[in-house]
Amino acid sequence: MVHASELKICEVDTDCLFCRIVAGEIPATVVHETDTTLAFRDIDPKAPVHVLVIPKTHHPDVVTLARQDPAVSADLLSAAAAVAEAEGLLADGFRLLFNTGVYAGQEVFHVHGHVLGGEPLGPMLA
Ligand code: D5M
Repeated sequence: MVHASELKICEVDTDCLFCRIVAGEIPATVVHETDTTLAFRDIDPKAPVHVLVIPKTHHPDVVTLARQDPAVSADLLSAAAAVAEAEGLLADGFRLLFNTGVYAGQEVFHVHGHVLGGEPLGPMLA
């Protein structure tokens, strides 16, 4: 396992909340970790299961991540799948959501996938 400090993450964005969680400077309830990804429970859950899956390296949104690092993009999807399985979401289904940009209401500009499940979620845009 590579520690965040060894990756020298976010040297250009020390104010990034999720970089600080990766670095261990801000506490989080971590449910899954790989060399390149971290998953932790959302502080304001919108469903019985609400986990955020992030790359350890800083990319502001999923478009930037996809363009800059396809390998870590794949790692992020694998991590989301592992979280969904570990949280018991595969049988009944779940939602994987990337808010991207202002119109989507993205609040934290370190790419994160929301893994939501544990109950019927209703229509997407209700
Ligand atoms: O979602 C940003 C999400 O980040 C939102 O659901 C709250 C969550 N959040 C904010 N601060 C924390 C901490 N400290 N721990 C865990 N979760 C947090 P967005 O897609 O940007 O609107």
